[in-house]
Amino acid sequence: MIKNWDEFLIPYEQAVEELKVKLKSLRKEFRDVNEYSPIEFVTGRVKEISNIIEKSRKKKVEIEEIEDIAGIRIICQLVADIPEVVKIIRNRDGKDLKIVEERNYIDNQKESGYRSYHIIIKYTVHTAFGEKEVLAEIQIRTLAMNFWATIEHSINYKFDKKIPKDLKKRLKNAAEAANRLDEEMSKIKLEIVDAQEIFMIRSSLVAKILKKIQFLYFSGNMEKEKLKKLQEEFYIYRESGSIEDLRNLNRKLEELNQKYYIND
Ligand code: 0O2
Ligand code: 0O2
Repeated sequence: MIKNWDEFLIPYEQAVEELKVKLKSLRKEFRDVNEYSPIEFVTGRVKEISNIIEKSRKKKVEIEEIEDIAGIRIICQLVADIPEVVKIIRNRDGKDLKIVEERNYIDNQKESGYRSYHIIIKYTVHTAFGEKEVLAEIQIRTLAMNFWATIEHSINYKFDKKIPKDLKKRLKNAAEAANRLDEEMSKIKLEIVDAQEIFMIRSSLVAKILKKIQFLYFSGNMEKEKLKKLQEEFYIYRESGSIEDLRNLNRKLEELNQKYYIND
């Protein structure tokens, strides 16, 4: 029986605060070096006392055995970010935290439609009253998974966890819609990355071609008419040519540069 809840919860509050700071700073580190962060945002909370007591009673476990008194939530943009975040946490196993268990509710979606990746950890805090190791639950999920879980959780709360059958079905359908949203967003993101790569390749080829044309001009060894034709060819490809057209033109100019003894 817990006599002083305020005192009991101190290490859990500290664990949540410390973990939040550590995980939020990871996001900042990615941003500072202009890298994409697999972490969109981090939230955390200490479970309500009434919910702790209820869970302990329901699961017939001691209060200290409850895994999510300290809860951290890591929200990612895309499903593919989740394994990246899991990797980051696994790399810290045995350092500032200990992994107790991993639960993959993404590959093994719950009956309700719930999806998330859970990692149960042991975390040591140093309080004014000494060192204490507490359990904490890290939930990793996408924005879409979070959207669904947040609303489903509040509906569950409203119905005291006894959701009517038809509503359950609709929530399951909504979970499938959230899955599809995740899939579509992943595809869009991949297409954007591809488009960006193609843009970079094109820009680099255009720069190389321009440099070679310039060299040929300055060498003064090539007939003006021939050079003008090459330049016109370049303008057309730059506007509407494929990457292959630009590559071929670059190769042709490379040969011409060698012929006129000029290297770039
Ligand atoms: P930012 O980047 O400035 O928004 P604290 O009050 O310090 O104990 P904290 O972390 O501020 O705790 O509050 P909480 O409730 O744990 O987490 C809220 C954080 O999650 C805030 O970030 C919110 O901006 C962010 N957040 C919540 N919902 C969303 C969302 O839908 N999209 C995005 N992008 N962020 C969300 P911070 O820490 O204030 O930082
Ligand atoms: P809170 O603070 O209200 O979120 P159990 O209670 O048996 O389902 P268990 O075995 O302790 O849970 O662990 P589990 O299922 O791995 O993780 C429990 C937590 O995951 C829940 O905490 C929720 O936050 C979340 N969760 C699990 N299933 C669902 C679900 O169907 N819908 C939603 N919205 N969230 C879910 P609590 O205890 O509900 O606490």
